[in-house]
Amino acid sequence: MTNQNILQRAKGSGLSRRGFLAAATASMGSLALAGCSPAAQENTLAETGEAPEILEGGEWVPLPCAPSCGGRCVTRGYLVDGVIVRQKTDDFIEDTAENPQYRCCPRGRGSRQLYMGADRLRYPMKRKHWQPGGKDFHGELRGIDEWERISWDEALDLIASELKRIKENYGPEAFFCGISGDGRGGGMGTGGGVTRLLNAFGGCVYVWGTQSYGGMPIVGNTMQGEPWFFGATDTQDEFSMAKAKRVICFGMGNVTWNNWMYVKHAGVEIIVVDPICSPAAQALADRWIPVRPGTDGALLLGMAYHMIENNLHDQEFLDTYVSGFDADHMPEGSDPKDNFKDYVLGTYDGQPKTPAWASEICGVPEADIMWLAEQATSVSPLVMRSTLGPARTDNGQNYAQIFLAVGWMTGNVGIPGGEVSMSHPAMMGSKAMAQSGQNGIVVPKNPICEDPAESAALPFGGYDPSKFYGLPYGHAWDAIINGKVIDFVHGERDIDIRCIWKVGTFAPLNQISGGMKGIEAFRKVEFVVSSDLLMSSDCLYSDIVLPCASLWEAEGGSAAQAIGDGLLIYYGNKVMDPIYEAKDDLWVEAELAKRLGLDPKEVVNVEWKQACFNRVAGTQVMKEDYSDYEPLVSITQDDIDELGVEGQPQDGKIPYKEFVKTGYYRCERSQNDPFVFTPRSGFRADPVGNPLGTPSGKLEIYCPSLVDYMKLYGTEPLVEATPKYRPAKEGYEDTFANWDAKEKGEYPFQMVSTHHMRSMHSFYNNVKWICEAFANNLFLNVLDAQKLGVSQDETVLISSQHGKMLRRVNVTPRIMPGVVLMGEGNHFDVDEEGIDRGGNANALAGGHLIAAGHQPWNTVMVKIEKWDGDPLQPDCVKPARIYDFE
Ligand SMILES: Nc1nc2c(c(=O)[nH]1)N[C@H]1C(S)=C(S)[C@@H](COP(=O)(O)OP(=O)(O)OC[C@H]3O[C@@H](n4cnc5c(=O)[nH]c(N)nc54)[C@H](O)[C@@H]3O)O[C@H]1N2
Ligand SMILES: Nc1nc2c(c(=O)[nH]1)N[C@H]1C(S)=C(S)[C@@H](COP(=O)(O)OP(=O)(O)OC[C@H]3O[C@@H](n4cnc5c(=O)[nH]c(N)nc54)[C@H](O)[C@@H]3O)O[C@H]1N2
Ligand SMILES: [Mo]
Repeated sequence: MTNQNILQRAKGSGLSRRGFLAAATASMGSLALAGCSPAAQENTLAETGEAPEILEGGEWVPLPCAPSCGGRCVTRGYLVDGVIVRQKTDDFIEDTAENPQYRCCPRGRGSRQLYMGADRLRYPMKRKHWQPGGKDFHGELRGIDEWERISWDEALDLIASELKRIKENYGPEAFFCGISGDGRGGGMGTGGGVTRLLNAFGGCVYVWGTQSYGGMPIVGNTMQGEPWFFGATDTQDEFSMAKAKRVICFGMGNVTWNNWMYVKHAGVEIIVVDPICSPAAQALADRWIPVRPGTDGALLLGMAYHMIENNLHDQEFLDTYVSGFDADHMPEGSDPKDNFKDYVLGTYDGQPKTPAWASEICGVPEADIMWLAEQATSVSPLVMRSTLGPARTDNGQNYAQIFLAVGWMTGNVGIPGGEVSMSHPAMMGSKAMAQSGQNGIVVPKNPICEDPAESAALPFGGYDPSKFYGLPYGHAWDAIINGKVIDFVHGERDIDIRCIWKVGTFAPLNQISGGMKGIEAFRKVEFVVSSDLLMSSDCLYSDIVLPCASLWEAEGGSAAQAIGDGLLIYYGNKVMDPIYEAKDDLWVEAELAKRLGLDPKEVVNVEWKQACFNRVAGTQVMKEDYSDYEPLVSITQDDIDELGVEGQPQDGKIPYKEFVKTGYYRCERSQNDPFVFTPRSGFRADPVGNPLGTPSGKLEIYCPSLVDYMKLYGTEPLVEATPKYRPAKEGYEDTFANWDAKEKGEYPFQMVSTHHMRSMHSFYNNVKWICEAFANNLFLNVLDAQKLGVSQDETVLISSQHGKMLRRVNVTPRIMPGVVLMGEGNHFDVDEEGIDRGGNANALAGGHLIAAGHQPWNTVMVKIEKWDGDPLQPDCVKPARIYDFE
């Protein structure tokens, strides 16, 4: 069944009044931005077509759900005549503690409203006042201009001629692409992070640094002597972790915590240190210790002081496995005075890092700091885990150093149940029972800009400082606006970006810090092109917008991916044809290649269907006797002929067709299988025979190579070899005009922006059911609300040095006084006064260049004022951005 009929049918499948109103709106003619009519407040056709009471005439089919949360949970849809009318989740295996069901989250269950929403982009569009040619582009109207429907041919011709013109006049360095690589998953369509076309056309400028990991990667690499990737080799699996007596977790957000339930049910005590008590913390934690953002370093030092004073730390472990804890264990050639213990005691700098000192900074009462130190050392095995949030701060790298140092003081390395790790919150162990195959997509090499490594995360190491890697996150918008970029050893160099390219799975304007500067950068350049499923912020500030087909519209969308814990392999079935004129990005690139005189095969070397087949065919799962991996699927010549792909027949666990029909294959764990994983057990057993990759072969608290490595970036290193607390720029200390007099400054509050129940970054924020269930309000402590005179759901104006925003408030005791929280990801909706009514946390966060290119989202200072203008409507009733042109 094809295109618009699907939406029409979804709409008509239950004629409620709401459905009728929405249908009426949809036929009202071309709305540039639906808004005035109340009926337009319905944004999802799926919602309006209320599902029939009795499900008949269709079948349950597996649906792909592959956003970048890392979860790959089970969603199923009831398919009637080309329309998914209902969704459900994993109910086809028994739910046990060892092998729980992969039940999906509210976002996954809301996918129907996303993929079948009336606000899906339907046609290619051009911004009315934009003219090609680089003169009359009217950048100032980006974000507020009207839209015209154009044909695919027109769109592709315009894009091709602009790309040619810009390259001829300014060279490939004029193209900015906010990411690198082929987007190895996480897409909602077939796009990925697409730079194939621009690379083949002569290259483009990437962005480098980290999105997710804050200041952790280089610290993890150098202090532990092996590549730090998400902490995958630092974390245990849940069976090993269940042997712990206690977990102390720094930062516990709302994300993918289901595998922690096993640990919880095993009776392990969990203490959470976080400015907020998230829903996950509410489910898991036995005690919540509120801490000010960006000050955990001070808290940990206060704990270390109490440990040293009372001899609670594991001196024997430190003597054997660690370099640089005290003067007697410093590497040759270093100044013994630079040891960590003397820094904690204040022997040479005159400032003992006592719990009282720490308390003044971090806001945790002295008694609780001492209590935490005792909790960390009174039992073993113990888990000291930090998730990523606390490192997404200006002083994230200093935090990471101190976290590892104080963690190691407890001695919990390399023993079952013991762990000192910095990692993704959902991370459990590094061993996979299933591995997905390669899709065979080869991204053409970028001739002018070095790939800053997977996921644009340069700091994973192994780069050549003499090469150009593009614009660092946090500094990218400044670089585009000012035409100057800081570049490793070259220092400052000129850059002249004329075109911003967002064709693929990323949302640079919405998601990079310093979003208001992002808008300025978007408005400055001559040409911006975006492809997406809906009118995202990036699209809104573009000149040409292309409608992208979704995962539900592509065979094998994100085929055969092993999920985070390597237990579930899933396959995304195509359930409907692309809506209206939506096309997948690979098609777009191949078409543009032709127009640019390139060989489309060089740009898109394998077709999507072949890529999916490759992936499935190459997927391996563990044999029942755990002796080796074997192919997941058997493939016959008939399968290959029927699919029209190239390949070889093979023997595997289950027939190809069965896998595709079921959509999932899951491996079973048991408590005594060889996948129980305890990191660094070999090192613990024999530190001389199994040394680490550090110069000393040990865990390095005192770590000169960290400083050397940081210097390679050509930016201010901001670290010393000894872990030390450094107050964050825009951190707690900066909220004071006068610290000694405790006199607050203009921006007295600290704001964090976290990943939350409402969205998958910028995705799902448009789904009204989810918006209704999880209003992305500003979380404000009860005491602060009283002082400000605001109550639940009232509107406040939040301002930072970087931007302004209106939000309704959630008044709650579950956030520390003085701290406010916004979920990240909302789309911009900036009014004439420059106030963002959309609630994008990046309107307030200011990007700046930090040593290794991470972004300081959790050290942001704001002021809050009661809003006396019209109150802000809740997001769930806000008009959707619908462009129908009928
Ligand atoms: N304030 C603040 N900002 C943050 C964070 C934070 O904590 N606070 N966290 C950061 C982190 S950790 C991350 S990983 C980043 C994520 O940043 P991004 O990865 O840039 O964010 P997404 O919203 O996932 O971007 C995906 C976009 O691509 C579109 N899309 C999806 N699939 C396709 C496709 O196949 N083709 C096309 N053309 N488009 C597609 C989606 O509609 C969406 O607009 O955000 C960062 N930003
Ligand atoms: N639902 C959902 N799930 C997701 C995502 C999503 O967008 N939505 N995104 C995925 C991605 S790409 C990533 S990178 C991960 C990120 O996963 P997390 O790292 O867990 O991300 P956050 O939720 O931003 O932060 C975790 C916690 O850190 C706390 N925190 C912030 N600053 C500080 C601090 O200074 N000190 C301490 N102690 N705590 C602090 C926050 O309050 C929050 O509770 O999530 C993944 N999962
Ligand atoms: Mo992330």
